[in-house]
Amino acid sequence: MSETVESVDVDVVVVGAGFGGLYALHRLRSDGKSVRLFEAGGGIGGVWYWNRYPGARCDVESVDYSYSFDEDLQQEWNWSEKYATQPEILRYVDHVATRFDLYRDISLNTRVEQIALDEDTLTWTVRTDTGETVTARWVVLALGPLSNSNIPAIDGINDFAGPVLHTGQWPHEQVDFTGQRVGVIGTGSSGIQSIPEIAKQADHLTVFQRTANYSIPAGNRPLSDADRAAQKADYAERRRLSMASGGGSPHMAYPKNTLDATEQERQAAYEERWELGGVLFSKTFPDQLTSLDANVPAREFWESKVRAVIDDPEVAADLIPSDHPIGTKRICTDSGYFETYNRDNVELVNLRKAPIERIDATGVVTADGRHHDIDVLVLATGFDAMTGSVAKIDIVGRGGRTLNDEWAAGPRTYLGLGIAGFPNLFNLTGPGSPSVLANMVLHSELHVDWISDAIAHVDDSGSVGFEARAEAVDEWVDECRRRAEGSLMVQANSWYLGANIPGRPRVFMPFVGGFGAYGDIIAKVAANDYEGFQLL
Ligand code: N01
Repeated sequence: MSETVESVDVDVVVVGAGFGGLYALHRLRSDGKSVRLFEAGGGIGGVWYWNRYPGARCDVESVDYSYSFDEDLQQEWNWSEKYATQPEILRYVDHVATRFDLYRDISLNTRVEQIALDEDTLTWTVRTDTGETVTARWVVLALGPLSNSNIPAIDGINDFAGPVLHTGQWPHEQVDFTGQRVGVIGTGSSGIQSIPEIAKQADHLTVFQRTANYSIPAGNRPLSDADRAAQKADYAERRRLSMASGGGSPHMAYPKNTLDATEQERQAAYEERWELGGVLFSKTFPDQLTSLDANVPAREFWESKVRAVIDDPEVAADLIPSDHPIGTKRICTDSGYFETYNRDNVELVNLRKAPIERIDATGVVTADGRHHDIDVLVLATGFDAMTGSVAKIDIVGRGGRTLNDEWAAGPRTYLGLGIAGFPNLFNLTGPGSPSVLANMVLHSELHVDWISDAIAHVDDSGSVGFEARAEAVDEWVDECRRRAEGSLMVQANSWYLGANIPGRPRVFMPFVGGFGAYGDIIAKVAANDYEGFQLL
């Protein structure tokens, strides 16, 4: 154990002003810590600050995708729709930051470039692109799993003469597609949300689809005063169910396995989930993501619903996925996506039949020799997810070893929270935790509360440091791998596996055991004197 606590500029540096970072600032400051938060963007909100593309809205219900830490806050805020739009979410985070006086400790437009450990004092030195250097005892990385945009290396992409817009770096000023020929590359959640909106405005829209995707209508609707009153009266129970659930929303799977239910029960359960809307369809039955036999009927139900709304059977055939079980990539949540292909001004290009060969000044050339004339190119091509933003910071731990070296063959954590060789540094909602498989707001709260308790434990014990043991990391990495391999999730080439980024090691990064189960595990570790961590 070190003898003294070295003098530092602040107790804690938090990196990132999304939902996780903002709550970390609030909670740790409420614990009496001095905190500085650095944010690269010009505003707060993290992923919601950057993703301003048309149609952007959350695929978790607004009532659930909001902080639970303050009862007055959850009672006073009024969501206007079942699924909140990106601008409404930004208004909410601004309300929270103002209400809890967070802005005074936030430095915007400040990118953290290096975080280096002083091994003698167990303090961190944080350097920013504004030339500032700040020392801290603790660092909380709240970088967001989906914050590093993936710009595909397509031949000639820089030759395109018109605007190239990535959904994850959308301009702040209004983009007007009126009279334009627009090309969208990518049919993940961002593409599927923006395509119907762009199609309404553009003269012509060409969608370049490499992999067909599962999507389910959001069933979005305005919330009435009565809806809101009912939700608020039931908030405590909603939160209790969410914390115990598989994904952080208050919905439980059908109480039987798929093939134990009768055909009638199955259809009724699928229908109910379809009506609920969106991503939760993947958890209609408890075994849907662990047994292919259980997955097939869900997939068939989905396919019959979708085929029914697409006019042209050939277009439908291109839009129906055939290469991965339903739910093994995040199911998208849409508003009129498949119906958009019935419009005269929309064309689907199936890149499996004719891949993109190159982009030139005026459009996209595909392998069948066609030139698709385009004025504006939209890249809905996703993110270097989960580790991409961590990798951009030069994080230097014990013995001068960098986190990029440590994670070269895939991320290695204990509980997602601790990294051996990097004492007093926590990573929020990243690899080794449920992360993007759960409601990120509640997940952030779970992590921040755990970290805050761990720091108090270190302080109470008179220690100055806290570090994951290497053996605990080995066991957790194995545990996460075993669980992932026991599910169908490894069967899709998803960004959960880093499969969307050429050269990335293929490692399933999130913990698939469920949000509630994960919460139990980390609570038990804390109750057992933080077993697997060592006090320094
Ligand atoms: O990114 P994606 P996203 N040539 O990686 C294609 C969350 N999110 O931004 O599948 C041609 O899912 C790629 O094709 P393929 C949510 O968790 C939530 O849409 O690799 N195509 C794919 O179609 C989501 O899962 C919300 O074959 C190329 C697409 O681009 C996550 O963010 C909204 C290509 C990328 O899809 C990521 O979603 C939005 C190339 N070279 C996002 N490179 C909500 O809350 C890539 N693609 C609703």
